[in-house]
Amino acid sequence: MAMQATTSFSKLLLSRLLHQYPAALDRDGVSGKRVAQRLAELSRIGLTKEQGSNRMSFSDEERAAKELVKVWMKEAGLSIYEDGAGNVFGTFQGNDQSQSVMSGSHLDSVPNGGHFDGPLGVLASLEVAQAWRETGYIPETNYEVVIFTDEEGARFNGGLTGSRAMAGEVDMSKQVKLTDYNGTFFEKVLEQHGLSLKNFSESKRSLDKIKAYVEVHIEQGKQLEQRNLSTGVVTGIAGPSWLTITFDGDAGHAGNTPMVGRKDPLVAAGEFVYRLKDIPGQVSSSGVATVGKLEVSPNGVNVIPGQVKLTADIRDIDEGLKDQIVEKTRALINEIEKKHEVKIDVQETLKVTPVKLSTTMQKLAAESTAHVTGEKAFHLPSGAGHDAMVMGRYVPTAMLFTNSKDGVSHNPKEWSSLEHCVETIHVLKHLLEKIDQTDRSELI
Ligand code: HGY
Ligand code: MN
Ligand code: MN
Repeated sequence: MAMQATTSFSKLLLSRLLHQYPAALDRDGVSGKRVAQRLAELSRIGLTKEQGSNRMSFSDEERAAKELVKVWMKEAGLSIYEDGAGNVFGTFQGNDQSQSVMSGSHLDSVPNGGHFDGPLGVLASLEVAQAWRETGYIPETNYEVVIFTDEEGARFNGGLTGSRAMAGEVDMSKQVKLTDYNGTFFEKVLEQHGLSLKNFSESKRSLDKIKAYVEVHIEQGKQLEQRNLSTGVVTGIAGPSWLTITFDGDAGHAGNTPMVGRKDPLVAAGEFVYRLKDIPGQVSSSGVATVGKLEVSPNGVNVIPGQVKLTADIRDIDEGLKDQIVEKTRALINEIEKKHEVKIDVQETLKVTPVKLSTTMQKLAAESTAHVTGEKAFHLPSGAGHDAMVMGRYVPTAMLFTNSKDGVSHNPKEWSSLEHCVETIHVLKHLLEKIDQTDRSELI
């Protein structure tokens, strides 16, 4: 996008963020203006014509965003390390360097996403480091600000790639077979991003030296807005199952092929999409199912399609209920395959177990929220997946949500006020300082 357009957009975003921002929130080294400037700066990288964000994983845009945040990490006096998966760690040296407290999120986006999903979490964690630097606070243990790579999974229909690689959860035999939307294999994409398959496969690190992990993220829902709260404490994170479903039929001439006897995969897929929406409600009140991508080939106006490939994103905060929704989805596919006389192949490209977050960490997060906001903390589940769900399987983990306007996300209209963002940053800072002064054994 032209430089001039990105400049004017980011100036507009900055002035909108600063509008009516209560300067009283600038205290203890935290600067709302700096957070706003950095959100605006990042918004320029991968800006779309609809003024959204397009930073695919392992793309030049994600790389540029990481390099920009590295500059800010240096300004905060952090030592910087990038692992083989492209995760970036900025470390604030503490008194005891044998262990770390970690906080961060991601900078990659969905296609034409918003400007807060991911960046807010990274900038919040960095702002705490900068505030400590400015106020002379030295943490007991090291403090690591992390940028996880490929959280969204938009490129390979996977997701949580960086955090899963760090945890040693990536099945390399499957990973190497993945191709992106250009048909480029994973290894080639890594190389284009300045990484290598060898280093990626060696990016596992022992997590027992990580005392705790805390992630700030926009809520991407309406519950905080409905209660006029800036910050919420996350209880658990729904685990997505992603299916790639391929319908194969008989391509043909649109004009000369009678309706009777057609094996049209798009008609079959259309019935699947329409009926899928009713399945979650048959199983659970917290279940969801979404078809977000659909490709028709050969995609000609006068051609009966030969193939349709679509994705289904199925979630629930309960593993058993999610599995039931997947099972019912597979049964629907079998029924449609017979009815439309097409061939349907189903591949599960992602299956993440829902995670319930530590009640001890939730209690600490609730205390910090109440201390900063003066309100009783509100606890809520996350329907969206996050790197915290990987970390929560290995280390004491907490997640703080920031109020999302109208609950909109994965959309250029995504918005959180600077006031809400900075109030959550104060909660994060208070929580990290409390964790810093708590023995790891008391966090479990
Ligand atoms: O898809 C999700 O739940 C998240 O935005 N990665
Ligand atoms: Mn997202
Ligand atoms: Mn996110």
